[in-house]
Amino acid sequence: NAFQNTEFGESRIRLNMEGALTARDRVGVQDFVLLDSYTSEVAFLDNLRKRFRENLIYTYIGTLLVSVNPYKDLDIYTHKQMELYMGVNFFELPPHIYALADNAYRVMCTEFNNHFILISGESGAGKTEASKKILQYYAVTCPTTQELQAVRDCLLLSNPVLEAFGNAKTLRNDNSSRFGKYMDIQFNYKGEPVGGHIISYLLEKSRVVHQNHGERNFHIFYQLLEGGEEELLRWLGLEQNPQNYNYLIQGQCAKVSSVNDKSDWRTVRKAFSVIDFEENVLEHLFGIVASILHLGNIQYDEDNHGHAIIPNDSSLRWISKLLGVPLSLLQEALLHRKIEAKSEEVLSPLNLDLAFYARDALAKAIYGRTFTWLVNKINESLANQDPSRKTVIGLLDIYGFEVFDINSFEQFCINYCNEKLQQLLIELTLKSEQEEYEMEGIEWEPIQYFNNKIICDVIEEKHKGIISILDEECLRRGEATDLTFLKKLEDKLGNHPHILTHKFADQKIRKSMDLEDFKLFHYAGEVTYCVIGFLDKNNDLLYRNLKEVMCVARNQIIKQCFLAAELDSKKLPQTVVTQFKNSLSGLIEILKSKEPSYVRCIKPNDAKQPGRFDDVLIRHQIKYLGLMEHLRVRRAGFAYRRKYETFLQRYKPLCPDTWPHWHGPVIKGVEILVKHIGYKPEDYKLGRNKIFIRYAKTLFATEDAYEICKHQLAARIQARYKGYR
Ligand code: AOV
Ligand code: MG
Repeated sequence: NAFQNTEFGESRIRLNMEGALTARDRVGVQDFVLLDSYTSEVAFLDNLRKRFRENLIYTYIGTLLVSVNPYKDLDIYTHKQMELYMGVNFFELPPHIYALADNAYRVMCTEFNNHFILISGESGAGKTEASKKILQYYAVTCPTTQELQAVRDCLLLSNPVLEAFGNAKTLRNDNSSRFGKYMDIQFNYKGEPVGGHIISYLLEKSRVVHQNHGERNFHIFYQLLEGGEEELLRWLGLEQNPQNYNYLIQGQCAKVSSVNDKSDWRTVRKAFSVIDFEENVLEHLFGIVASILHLGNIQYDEDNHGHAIIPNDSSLRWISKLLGVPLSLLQEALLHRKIEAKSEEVLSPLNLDLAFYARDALAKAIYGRTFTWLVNKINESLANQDPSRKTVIGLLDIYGFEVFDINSFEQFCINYCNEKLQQLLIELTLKSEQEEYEMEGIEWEPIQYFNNKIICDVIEEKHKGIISILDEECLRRGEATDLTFLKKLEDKLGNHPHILTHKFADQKIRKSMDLEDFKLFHYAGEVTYCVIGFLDKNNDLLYRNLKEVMCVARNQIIKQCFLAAELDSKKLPQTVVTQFKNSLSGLIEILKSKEPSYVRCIKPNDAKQPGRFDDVLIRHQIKYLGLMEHLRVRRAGFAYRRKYETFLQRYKPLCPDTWPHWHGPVIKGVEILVKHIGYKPEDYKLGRNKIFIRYAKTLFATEDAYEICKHQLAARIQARYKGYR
């Protein structure tokens, strides 16, 4: 490290001798590829810090965008800025999320292919903000028509609605996404946004009934109480003060200084009206939100037989009214469990614990299904009828990697998801990139990187992985517990290099672990998971009689969420984690079929504060995000590559020997072509099937020359045509 320091120090001295303090010294380089000591992590960090100090939060590694969360509003997202970046070559302006968005859009328009923008980084790093900036950029800069205005508004306004229902304050982020979101923006051949589609991934439902200290429930609850008109609240049977609701106060922080629930409520209401939610639908929706608060306030007592009873039915009455279910049925279902015995149904009374369990399960089920309904409903508004061919840009914004003092099933799922995306990124960048050089016979010194496939495997491998073991235990209803799951995990995977259980931990580490814990060494760091609740959360059981009551509800949304067909189904429902696993592998397939762009977000400090650049924290992220390796591959490699056919076909007008027809082998044609344009030998390499171009600027220059040539050609043809007339 000392060596790296001097190396970097020398380069600074050299720069200073060349002139006064250069701009480069002050603001660093805008592309890490240009760093003198590009293999030094110190230099990397230094460059990032310099830029951060100057409010330059974006830096490239080739075409990948690194973004550091400024934790303050910067004046770089104005319409003027957007116009600046429209149709401009990637490297002509300072790095910006708009440049990345614009580049994906332009390539989509010229090559008629599908794209996606993968935004990754840990919780609070700025993924959701980045995805919103991209969407806004398209909404403002893409051509549109009067009729398409509505689509554009829907695309934009789906955000506040989904955030209200799917985001919450956590210890890591005051507006943390608690669901994963993939959104396709569809464009017609004119490049106009004509529609969209959203897929949501595993909402953290448990938050509805429980929040850890310092965290909140989903925003919508507080927004409704804080912003809802008096009349509405009266109709819903709600009082303004969140302290009155059990489901809102477990984290003991109903108020958050950085969040304005009242004005957010107004934004959400307005959004609803634009996305075409009718007032009576909204009544039903808010009725559901209120019902959940009422559910949380149901208290139980015990009768002489140890059976749960509800001493005060005022909350029940409100739920019955708002969901449109008979009071007696609801009460019965909340206090009993229906058991089928010898083709006979028996109602068995619940004890206190089970009654609370049933109540919370109902609240979670209602909220979770309503969220899915909401996404579907928004998708109806985003759907377009135009049957002509479309291309898409997909935006992926998921929950980032997170570690708390106590980590449960939810963190396990979230971190697993991040593990999968890291794997995809590795496959698409480091792995396939290097394999391609080999395949094409380009001389190449392989660059080592940590491949997290081993962690993905230990989580998801069939019959062997953690998920399989968990599902297996979930099948052994009645016999298995969270602890038998842990025991099995220890027996089967205890000596895996990325897992640590009690038995295999040394004295010191063992002291820091509880008996219910296991550790997983994720690519982004070590996480200790507490297994308590794993089985329940994975089973996600809702008693049958509660389902039955929901099936007869008059509330239109509940009606659509609970279909009678579900009751008849004899099939065992998939566990939560298996559903998640399958939906993730579906997502990976969707992404793999598209052209990628990457934004890697970095969180500068843990205090959510502007101006603080925490070296240790950031260094850790640089490391696990694999940015150094990415830089090395980029430096040594080639930014652009094109199949010979494609390259020749497009640029052949630039050289008299290849235009209009080239009859020899394509590789020879390309060689003649690039020599004629003036490529230097170090600028490119010729592989088996493709030409590799080192710098983006070379290709951009070629593209510019092509544009000019195209116009000249057109003018010449036009002139000739005029002559004939
Ligand atoms: P995340 O999406 O990556 O976390 P967010 O995008 O919600 O993180 O960012 C967290 C907070 O950081 C935001 O609420 C803003 O206050 C601030 N922030 C982020 N990016 C910017 C920016 N470009 N300019 C100004 N402020 C910004 V999570 O959803 O928790 O993984 O699950
Ligand atoms: Mg987010």
